[in-house]
Amino acid sequence: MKILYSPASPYSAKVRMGAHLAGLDAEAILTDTTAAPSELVDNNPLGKIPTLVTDEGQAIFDSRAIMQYLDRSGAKRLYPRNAAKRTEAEVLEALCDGICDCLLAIMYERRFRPAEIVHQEWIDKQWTKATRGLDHLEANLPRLPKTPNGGHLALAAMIGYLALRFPGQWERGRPKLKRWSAKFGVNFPELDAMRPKA
Ligand SMILES: N[C@@H](CCC(=O)N[C@@H](CS)C(=O)NCC(=O)O)C(=O)O
Repeated sequence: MKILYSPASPYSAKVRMGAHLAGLDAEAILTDTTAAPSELVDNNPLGKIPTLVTDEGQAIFDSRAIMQYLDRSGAKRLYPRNAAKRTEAEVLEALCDGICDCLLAIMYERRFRPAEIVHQEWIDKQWTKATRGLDHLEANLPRLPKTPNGGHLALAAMIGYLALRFPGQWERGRPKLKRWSAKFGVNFPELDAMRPKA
């Protein structure tokens, strides 16, 4: 299988870590969404990464559908079997992906809009949502287990994206999140290598 990805993308980082944990061999194909190459848009009309293409040629997106596919396809499961614990993992993933949605919206507003029409109020609104999410996580941080689940991978990817794009802007008052991320790096170096980078 192939995963169309970009190194900075937090959702791509999550699914690449997921494939690795599930024991699946996935070829990572560096993809520039701005150039909209046919390999991307022919497989995903939304032109977004990550997009997974199976050996049979089936395209799977978005990242949460990919995670569920990996969970069903690999030697190792990515989500707990227990229904309540599974819901907890899926909600953690939804929160972390949702924070990434806000952070990306801020990045895109700054990167793609002409400077004179950048809407600062809207950026502030997205940042408020993201920081409210981070505060919630700081107060309700899950323990880092021996084997992370899909929720933990989303959390690791999201903090990786913050560290890459918003350094110095999220750490104050959130020592637990910082420690969790550092411990993830030490405990899982192979996964850490897939976290967002420039
Ligand atoms: N909900 C999607 C979000 C994917 C997404 O927004 N990816 C970004 C890169 S991190 C992208 O492809 N942006 C290009 C675009 O929106 O055209 C998922 O979970 O996969």
